[in-house]
Amino acid sequence: MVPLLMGTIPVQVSAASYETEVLADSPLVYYRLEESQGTAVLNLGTLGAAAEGTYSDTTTDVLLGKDSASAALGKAVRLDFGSIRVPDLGQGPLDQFSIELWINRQSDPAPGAFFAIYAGDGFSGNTLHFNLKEPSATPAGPQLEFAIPAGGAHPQFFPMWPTNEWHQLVVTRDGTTSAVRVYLDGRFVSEGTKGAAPEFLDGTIGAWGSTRNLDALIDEVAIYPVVLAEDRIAAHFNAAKLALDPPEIVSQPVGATVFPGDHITLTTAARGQALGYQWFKDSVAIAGATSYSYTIDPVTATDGGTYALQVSNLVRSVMTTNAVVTVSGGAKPISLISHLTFDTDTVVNTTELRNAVAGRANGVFLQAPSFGRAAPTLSTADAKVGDGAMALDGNTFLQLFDDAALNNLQAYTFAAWVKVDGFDDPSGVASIFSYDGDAPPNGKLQVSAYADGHLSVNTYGDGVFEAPTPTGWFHLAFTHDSSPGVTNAVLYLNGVVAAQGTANLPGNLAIGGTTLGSFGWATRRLIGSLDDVRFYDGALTAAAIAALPPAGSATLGFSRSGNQLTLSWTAAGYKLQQSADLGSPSGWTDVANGGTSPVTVAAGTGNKFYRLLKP
Ligand SMILES: [Ca+2]
Ligand SMILES: [Ca+2]
Repeated sequence: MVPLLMGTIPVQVSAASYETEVLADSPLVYYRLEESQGTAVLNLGTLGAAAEGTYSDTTTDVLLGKDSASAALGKAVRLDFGSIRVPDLGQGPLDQFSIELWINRQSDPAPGAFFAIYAGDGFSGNTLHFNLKEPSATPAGPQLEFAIPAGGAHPQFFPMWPTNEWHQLVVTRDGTTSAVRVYLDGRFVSEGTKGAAPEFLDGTIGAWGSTRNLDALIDEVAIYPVVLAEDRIAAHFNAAKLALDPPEIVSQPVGATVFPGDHITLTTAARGQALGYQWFKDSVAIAGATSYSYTIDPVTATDGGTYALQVSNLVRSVMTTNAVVTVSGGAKPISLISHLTFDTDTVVNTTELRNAVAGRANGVFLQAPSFGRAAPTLSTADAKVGDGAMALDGNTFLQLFDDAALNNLQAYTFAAWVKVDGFDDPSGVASIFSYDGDAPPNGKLQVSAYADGHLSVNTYGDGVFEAPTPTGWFHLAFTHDSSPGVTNAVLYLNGVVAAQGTANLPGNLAIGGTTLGSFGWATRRLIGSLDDVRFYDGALTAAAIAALPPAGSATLGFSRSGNQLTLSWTAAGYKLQQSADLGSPSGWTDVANGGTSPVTVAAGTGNKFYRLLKP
């Protein structure tokens, strides 16, 4: 499982407003395009009402009140075969000149054709025609044309920015050098020359008369009688940008190889504001997958593919790198994900025990003395596996640290050596293992011994598996698999099936943050011992359960000579037992002379099972 880590990181906003920055440079015309009705376009520039604009139409061709590039820019307008009339500014040719606007092209002109950003009526003298022109040959993409009939060739530029993105566009002409400079998003792009100054007689934003209609969202159109310096252009841009940065991918999604029935969460982190998300699988948008993370639960064979996330805001869209999810067709390997050995080398300090599984953070926390309870002790005298076990006196218990790996298990095995010596709680119940910190839809696991001599495994009321409690040390294992089509739960005692059936857990089991030897922190304390507590992230088979380390880590081996089978083991203190039927808990019998290794028996017909028992 890929852990879900983080979300979006907000950006602090604090700067002079965009309007303040623009007005500081004294534009003649400054159309913010904030209107919500009517056809008059308010001019905040120095010419005031004398240079008020007029929308050609505000019902179909000019759509008011559109979202702009950022909150700092307020509203924008959509020109869809509509335009904005600009009156004669009465200034004569503007020897020093700048025009600035925000533009989000929706389409490009046909090859060889024009869109007019601003076009004076007619085309003579110093009339400005500021166009987008689609070249009929390479380079592809719209070129900007700064056309004035007088003054020689019309400089053309290739800022090369895509459609469907907002950009700040500024063109300046310096009368002292004839330099025409183009800026995009606060930065200088390219330079040409034009030997004539533009003059603003009657003209139109977004069209030339009724032709060359611009197909775009536009906003914040300003005409200046000065050459804006690059730092001023950048200041304007930054005033807008601070309110809405383009999205920035901070962390990329990571693919994985998973198995059917697994869960996987692809997650990213992006920086920016007003971000929108869309996940893609094999370049096709996934319906409803519009968060910064995407969870597949459960994984099926068809979920394999290449995933990527598109992060968007009004400035632009960016894609994450690809994350390849491979769904394995093989059987899922089962891993030991938590293992408490209670051996002496696992003592970290007076309050903590180390998990024997490398990398697992959930050590064991011994009950804090401030709760009036003594810590459990590690008993080396009564160890069942290794050199230590946990002794519980009815006052003590252990708490496992919460571990995400234990909180999203669709299939699992809980296994432990247990010895029930008594009951501290008046209810006559002793909790071996309990999780009580969660609620449906996640399941819980409760393993308890009862004073009447039975023990119970309860999967949060949705499946109860009971059997008589063996005396002395016994091995308890409970497996559960809630994968689709597999609803099996099996309780094993001393390696054989004691109870089994169907448990319909409503969701995935959550067993992190649990207690051993107590129900929660308050009741049902166990008097007894626990050893070799294990969790696996899958349901072990009966054979695998039988193969779990027996007492003292003795290993049973065999060799055959003819029909003679010799069984041998390494540790003392065991006796050899045999059974012809693993399904029968009472079927185990002692092997003759089985108290000492080795033992030689004659092989017969049928199956025969052997085990070592530590009395
Ligand atoms: Ca605006
Ligand atoms: Ca141990």
